[in-house]
Amino acid sequence: MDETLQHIKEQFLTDLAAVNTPEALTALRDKYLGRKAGLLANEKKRVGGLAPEVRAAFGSQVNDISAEVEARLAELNDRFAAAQEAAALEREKLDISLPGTQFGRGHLHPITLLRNRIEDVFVSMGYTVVDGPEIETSFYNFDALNIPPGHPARDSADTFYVGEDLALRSQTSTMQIHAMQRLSPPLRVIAPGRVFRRDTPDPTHNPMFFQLEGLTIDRNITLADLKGTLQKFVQLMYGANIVTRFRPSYFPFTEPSAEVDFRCYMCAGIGCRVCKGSGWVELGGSGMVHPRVLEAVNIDPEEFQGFAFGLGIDRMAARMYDLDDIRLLYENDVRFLEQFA
Ligand code: FA5
Repeated sequence: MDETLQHIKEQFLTDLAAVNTPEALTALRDKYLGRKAGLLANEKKRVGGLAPEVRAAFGSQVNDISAEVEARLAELNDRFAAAQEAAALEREKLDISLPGTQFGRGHLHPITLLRNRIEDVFVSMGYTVVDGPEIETSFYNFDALNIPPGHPARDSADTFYVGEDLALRSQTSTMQIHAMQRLSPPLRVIAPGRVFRRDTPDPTHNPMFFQLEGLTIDRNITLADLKGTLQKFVQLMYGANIVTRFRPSYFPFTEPSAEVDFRCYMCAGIGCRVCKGSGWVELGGSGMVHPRVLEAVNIDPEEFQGFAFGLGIDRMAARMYDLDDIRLLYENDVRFLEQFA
């Protein structure tokens, strides 16, 4: 064999043994087979200039070596490809016997659970659920509810003002006005929702809490209808033997007005932790809709009468779930909330 070719072949085998990356393999291919400067390409270019008697033999030797170089490069290329595929398979290997990631399922907040139950009870009594704004003008917050200028409830020490004539509603009674404006009597609505007061937080007070407003407007409505409705409500919520009691009270938008209690469902009036020994549990305020409130929304008080009530949902929740502090409901402590899943 031609000495130069022999040398190129040996050099190739040495170089090949040192190749350990696909990039080095490409460089090696260029070095020996590259069209312009490849060592074997250069030898091929020499063939034409050789004496006729050696030309054929030299040409066939260059071709043989080129074919062998080609074959060895292809073989190494295959080995690299196989190694790459094996590495990829190893990397992407999936152990289907491993346990999956557990995602906790969400659930309703205790206030929402109670609110849904309350809504079901009132809907079963023919009431419609209505909703309205949490930011109100003085008309809805005070004027239409017969709360005169100068009344302590208007004081910014009690109410969160957010503008000249705008405040966060401090009671869902604002919804009485919206309901009577939207619907004409006779009507029966409840409006559960968020309310805001500048109250100092303690176990039974939070600056943001939930109330349930109820309003019935019809002909010949009396205090007995109010009593009967709330009596039925507590029985459907807490049991057939529960009775209610009314204590005289004052609200500017009802006359007469009463605070409503119901006999403790836990101890049947004997006195226990839930009713703090009194035998009664406070439900909220109520009364017969004041004629001036009806007039504010153009309802004739001679033709229609009504009753309204406003109950504290948080305190009902505290009783129902035996919580000693309503603020637990708003701390978003998952350990507490998970108990209602
Ligand atoms: C009212 O808010 C009247 N609007 C109720 C009413 C409606 C009377 C319709 C007549 C006709 P009062 O301020 O008492 O009334 O609040 C009603 C209930 O809300 C209370 O019984 C109590 O359960 C709850 N409550 C009051 N303040 C807070 C507070 N800061 N945190 C949690 N609950 C509260």
